[in-house]
Amino acid sequence: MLDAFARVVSQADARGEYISASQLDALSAMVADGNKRMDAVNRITSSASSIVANAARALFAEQPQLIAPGGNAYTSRRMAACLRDMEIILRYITYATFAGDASVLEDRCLNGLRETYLALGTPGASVAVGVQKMKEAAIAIANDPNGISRGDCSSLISEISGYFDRAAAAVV
Ligand code: PEB
Repeated sequence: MLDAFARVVSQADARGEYISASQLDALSAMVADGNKRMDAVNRITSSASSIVANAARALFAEQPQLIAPGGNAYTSRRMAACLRDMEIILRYITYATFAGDASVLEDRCLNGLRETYLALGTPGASVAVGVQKMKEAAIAIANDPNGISRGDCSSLISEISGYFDRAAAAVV
């Protein structure tokens, strides 16, 4: 598991080189914008349960076969497993956002997830739709200009959006 700093160190070490000026500039920009990152993590984390519940509700409204008899989210046990999975994925996305690096998400959550869903008969494409719905809600919450000092969060938002896209792509 790497964060943005450890990744730069490991890449420099693999080449036997010092950390380059452009890497220092990139990390320095990340530090300068650190409060935006913490605020985004805090906002998404505080709204996690509603992000998950609303995304699941919207997914089941679009794909009612999932909760009909025989569907992969039919019975309370599977519904609970489904909500839990969405919660786990969102949690790892908040870790990746905090670390500024996708490795924690990749290594501890997405690695092998497609194969797990194949083995369980869980439709990965539906999980991906659920993840995309969480993305829309999480971005709207993280990017809401109200109640916070305003600034340009575009690069952070596109980074966060990329973590959701990776998660969605990993299960189809
Ligand atoms: C991944 N999900 C399930 C299982 C595992 C995961 C390992 C099997 C064991 C269990 O049931 O607990 N676990 C999960 C995860 C990590 C992990 C992400 C990462 C660290 O450790 N069913 C649907 C929807 C979708 C869904 C499309 C969006 O119809 C999910 C939610 N996952 C789902 C369901 C099950 C499951 C298990 C329903 C139970 C399937 C079953 O038992 O038949």
